[in-house]
Amino acid sequence: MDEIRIRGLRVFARHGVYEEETRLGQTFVVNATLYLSIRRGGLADCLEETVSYAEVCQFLADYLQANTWKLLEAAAEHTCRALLLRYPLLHGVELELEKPSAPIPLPFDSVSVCISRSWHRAFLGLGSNLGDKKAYLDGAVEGLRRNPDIRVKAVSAYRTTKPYGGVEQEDFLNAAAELETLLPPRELLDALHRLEQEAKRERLVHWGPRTLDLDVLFYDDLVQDDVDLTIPHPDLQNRQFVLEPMAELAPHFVHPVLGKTMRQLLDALPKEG
Ligand code: PH2
Ligand code: MG
Ligand code: MG
Repeated sequence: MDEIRIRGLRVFARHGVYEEETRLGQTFVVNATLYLSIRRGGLADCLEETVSYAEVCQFLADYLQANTWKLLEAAAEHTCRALLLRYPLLHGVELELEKPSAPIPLPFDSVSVCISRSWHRAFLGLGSNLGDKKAYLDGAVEGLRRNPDIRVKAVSAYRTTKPYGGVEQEDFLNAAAELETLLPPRELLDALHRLEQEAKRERLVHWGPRTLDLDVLFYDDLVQDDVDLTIPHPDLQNRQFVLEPMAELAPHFVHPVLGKTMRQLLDALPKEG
């Protein structure tokens, strides 16, 4: 990915754990690397097709001056997020925040924190088999759209599917969604659980159990096997109700473990008899 680099931007601001730091303020030095594709702006020689480094510098200065955090870590975290939300062309940011005059009673050059944050591409499976199934899926998509750390890029068609897994129950309505998110996998899962809880609250009143199931299918090309979060979803290659909407959204997306595209995995499923 291309980069725009800002080095040694000086901003007078009031972040710090000690009272005198927030009262008197001090100079912070910002180093930022912006990750984005520069090619369109470069070929067209057009500022609107890229991100203005002058504007980003002003944004950084304004944002760091308009807020006060105790920790450099907090200042860096919030500033990265604010940049990524403000400039849609940005894919990622590396931000180093230095405090050359930090209150350390020893000779030193500088102290800093440096973090990298970016948008991640994730795919979700959505399912409902109770009550107004379409309304639950619509509500889930709406809930995802309301989350500022999530951009819903695409939602597949909703499909009525036979229950998979041997449990006698109502037909499902299933779909898949493609997201970009600033949330790490664990926090994305927490956000999905909150949406499931919201649906469940209504369900307890009206419908009985299981109204909404939201699963992380893929997260970039991450492969992880934690006790309660396995990515890719461990059984998706056997599930037509996942592979059909995935093949609709991203037929050429390659499963990072199996090395096959969604289309290939779908075609390899035994035909329903
Ligand atoms: N989800 C399950 C179990 N079985 N079958 C279909 N057709 N659709 C689902 O979403 C589904 C299922 C557990 O999450
Ligand atoms: Mg599930
Ligand atoms: Mg689930």
